[in-house]
Amino acid sequence: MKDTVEEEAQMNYYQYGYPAYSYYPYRNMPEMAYAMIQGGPLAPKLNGYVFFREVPNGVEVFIEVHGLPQYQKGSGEKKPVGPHGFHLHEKGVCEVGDKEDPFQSAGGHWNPDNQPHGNHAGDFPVLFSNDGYSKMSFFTNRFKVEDVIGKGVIIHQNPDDYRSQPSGDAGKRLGCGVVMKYGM
Ligand SMILES: [Cu+2]
Repeated sequence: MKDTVEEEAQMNYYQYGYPAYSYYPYRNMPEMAYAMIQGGPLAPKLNGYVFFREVPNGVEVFIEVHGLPQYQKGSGEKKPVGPHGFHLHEKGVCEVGDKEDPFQSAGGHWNPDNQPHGNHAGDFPVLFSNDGYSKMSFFTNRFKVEDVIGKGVIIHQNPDDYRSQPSGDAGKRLGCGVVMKYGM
């Protein structure tokens, strides 16, 4: 029997070797978070991921998804399908809910510093589809990785105009993901 919890921990340390998180390749890993993107009823094949990685003076966001719908041009009142509005939303809750208007569970745009839409911390560049595939990375200094853990990522049906309030007229929500901490 050991006297203290600390001694006990020390024993385990020597017995089982280095804990995984102090193992050399992981020791200097930048802070990271990720979200798995899953399509809803309007884009059932949509899937992929988003990574958030701490870099000097900000965060690099990297996204890769498959299964976006074909581009459709707009006319009159009909909005084009694609390029796709892409944002962080307030709530990391991806419940389909209404099949005609899915993922309302993710709430409105994440807007920690009370800016107009177009300048929300979570207003991202639109996603271009290449026959359903999209890959993009960009830099932002509007948040730290830890700030976005637990938020929702939403990919929309229509382009973001970066102007209409409160959400850029980006239309229905094709896919949703919850931002989670990556690694230890
Ligand atoms: Cu959005």
